[in-house]
Amino acid sequence: MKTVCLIAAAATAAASMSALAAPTIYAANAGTTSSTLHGGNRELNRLGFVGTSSSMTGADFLRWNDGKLTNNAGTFGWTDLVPRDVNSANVYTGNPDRADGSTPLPTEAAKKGSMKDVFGSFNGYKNMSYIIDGEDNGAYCFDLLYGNGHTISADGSASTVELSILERGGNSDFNVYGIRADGSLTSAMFVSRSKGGKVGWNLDTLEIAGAQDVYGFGISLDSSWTNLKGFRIEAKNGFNGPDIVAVGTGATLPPPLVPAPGALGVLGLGSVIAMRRQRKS
Ligand SMILES: [Ca+2]
Ligand SMILES: [Ca+2]
Ligand SMILES: [Ca+2]
Ligand SMILES: [Ca+2]
Repeated sequence: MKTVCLIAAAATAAASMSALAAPTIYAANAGTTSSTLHGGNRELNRLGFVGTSSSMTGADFLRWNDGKLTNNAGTFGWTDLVPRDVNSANVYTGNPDRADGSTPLPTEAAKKGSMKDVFGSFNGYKNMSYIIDGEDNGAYCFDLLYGNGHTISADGSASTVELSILERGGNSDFNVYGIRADGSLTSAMFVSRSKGGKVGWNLDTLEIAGAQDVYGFGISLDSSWTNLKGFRIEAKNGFNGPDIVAVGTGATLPPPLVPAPGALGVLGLGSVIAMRRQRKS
């Protein structure tokens, strides 16, 4: 089954009929969370939770190498330029946005931005000032993938957090799916806005007028979440437009089973060059 971000009524109805997974959801703990502002760009140092000593680091939010977003305007790949709502326009159900005081996105002038801009590396960290903004009654979804053949599985302990999500406002719900290596999806996990906790900073972006607290959710997955190459976040009508700041995964990723053909090619070429250099010297 191909991984396509479906937001059609038929697809969501099928998902809601299947049994929901039973994960453990921890609220973020502002007292054990820290971050550093670089100008208007925020780097997370540590994300802690209430009720578990499990935590996440900034590096846990930099694991994504691929992904795509589907909103009311279409589907956009990892580096595709998604049109943005800027300054109170509410056209797109889910789109890149940024904090008022942060560094503009590379395609700011064209009012566009990519999934890579929001979830990829910014000066070596995930910029917590970059988000996907949702609309109150709009549906959208996005996939984040490890790439490079990496997968993750639940670790069998309910006290360790495998997945964490930051949402601006703590006033929205969202669904999470695991995307298995074969492209199939796990059952939907409904994450209620009531399960989150404040992380200790707020966010005022171009699309809204006024700061809102950022909330964090730490999720320990159950055993039905195995062999996952990534995750899908879904906003449905009635979820009040989740504004997703960041998605992190804390478990150690195993190395890919088989190196990609491209990587082998580069390796081979490097060896040839090294041999030639040795011969010359
Ligand atoms: Ca929008
Ligand atoms: Ca766990
Ligand atoms: Ca929100
Ligand atoms: Ca603003």
